[in-house]
Amino acid sequence: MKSQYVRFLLVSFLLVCGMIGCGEKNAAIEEGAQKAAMEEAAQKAAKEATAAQEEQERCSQSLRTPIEVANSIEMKFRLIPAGEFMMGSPESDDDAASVSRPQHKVRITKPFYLGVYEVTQAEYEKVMGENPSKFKGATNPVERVSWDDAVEFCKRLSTKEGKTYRLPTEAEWEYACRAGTTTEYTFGDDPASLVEYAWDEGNSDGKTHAVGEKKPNAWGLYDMHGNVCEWCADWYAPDYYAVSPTDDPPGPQTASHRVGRGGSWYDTAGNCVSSLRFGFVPSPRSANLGFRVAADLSDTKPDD
Ligand SMILES: [Ca+2]
Ligand SMILES: [Ca+2]
Repeated sequence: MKSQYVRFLLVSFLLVCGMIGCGEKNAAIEEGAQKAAMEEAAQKAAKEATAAQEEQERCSQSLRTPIEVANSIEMKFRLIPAGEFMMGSPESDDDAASVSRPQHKVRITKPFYLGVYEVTQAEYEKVMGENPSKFKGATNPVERVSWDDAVEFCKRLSTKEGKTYRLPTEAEWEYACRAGTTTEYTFGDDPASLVEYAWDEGNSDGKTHAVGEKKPNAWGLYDMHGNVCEWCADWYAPDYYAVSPTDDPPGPQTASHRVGRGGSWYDTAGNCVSSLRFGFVPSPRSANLGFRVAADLSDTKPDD
């Protein structure tokens, strides 16, 4: 009787051990599979980025316009070739925000120039004569700017330079951010790699950082993920993607909010993905909101 009981205990013990061992094994297999998927996504992004870079060079050669131009206050801009992309998050990305769906084809029909960096405080001060930022630093991005402030900056810069500067549309912004990539970030899907490309909640120490300290994307744009979230030209409607036209979507005709993109120093890695859309009322000035500037090509040719 006693030996039977001991045997029962022993068998139960072995069974439990087996189950724990099995659980560990399953977890290890899952971790391995996830790692492999992340590596695959990183390789895919690298390949897509290389192709996009080649396209940028081709565009520069065929239009005889430089890949990089600068204006009189030394703001730098990169050439963004015309092209098509899938805007938003695919169905396969099951934890993506509903505002980033449905994923849909968008065509950017004209090449344009986009700021290499977020507009800095020094640049903003030169044009607007003031610096409203909370986190002071000449080469830090300007923040605490309303959407109207950003538009006013573009207007005054246009007058100063004799060319048209403007905010990018939301579609132009995501197209430029992705730079050919179809992954969640411009380097793949792994949030652990974001530290190389962005200032977000995890590494920002609760503030903005000088622009251009992290790695750029394939088209040479810095801080598209994180640092400050960036105002776009469009009104914001959470369901706009269902009705968006394919060619150069301009956003809804009117709404209560404006679009912000890319997440900021204040956001989690998940909020800094290429596809995520934010809507902000246009008037408040927030320390996590700044902008970058676009310029149309015909206005920025060197022989103009
Ligand atoms: Ca995801
Ligand atoms: Ca940014």
